[in-house]
Amino acid sequence: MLSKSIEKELNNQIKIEAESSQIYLAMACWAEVKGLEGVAGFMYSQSNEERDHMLKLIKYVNERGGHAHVSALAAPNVTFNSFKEMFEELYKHEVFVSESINELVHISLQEKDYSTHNFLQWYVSEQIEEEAMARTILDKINLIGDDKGGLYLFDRDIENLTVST
Ligand code: OFO
Repeated sequence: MLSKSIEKELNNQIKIEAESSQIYLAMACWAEVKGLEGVAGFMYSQSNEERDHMLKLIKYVNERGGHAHVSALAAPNVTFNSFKEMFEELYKHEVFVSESINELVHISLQEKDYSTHNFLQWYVSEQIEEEAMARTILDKINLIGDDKGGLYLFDRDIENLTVST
């Protein structure tokens, strides 16, 4: 059985994952209207992944005797000055998510809730991968700079970047 405070914290994480999904969906739309099909496809799949992260938390909360809450979400940014700026935002957001997961891990230990602590390890590994992936993408973007041909190849290749689920 989840304690009330852990339930509240997990519900907060549910909201963060749902907002992540919306943020990446908005990025997918921006990339799509800019003609960056590869980047759009990548962002659509990131958005789906974040929804899966949310659902995993929802199931856990409900299975452990809590009540997962589906709440109103903050509106995401829908336009960007450049695709580099968009990926910088993605990276910053993933760092924020990692901090939130780390805080949750800390609270679960404080409360001696070892099931939740164990459950959260999946998210800890996921965040390591997502941050690394975002950094790799940013490195590539910095290499491309303003080169249009480079952007074309980047857009073509980004979908091949393997992303864990
Ligand atoms: Fe990429 O954030 Fe979910 O966990």
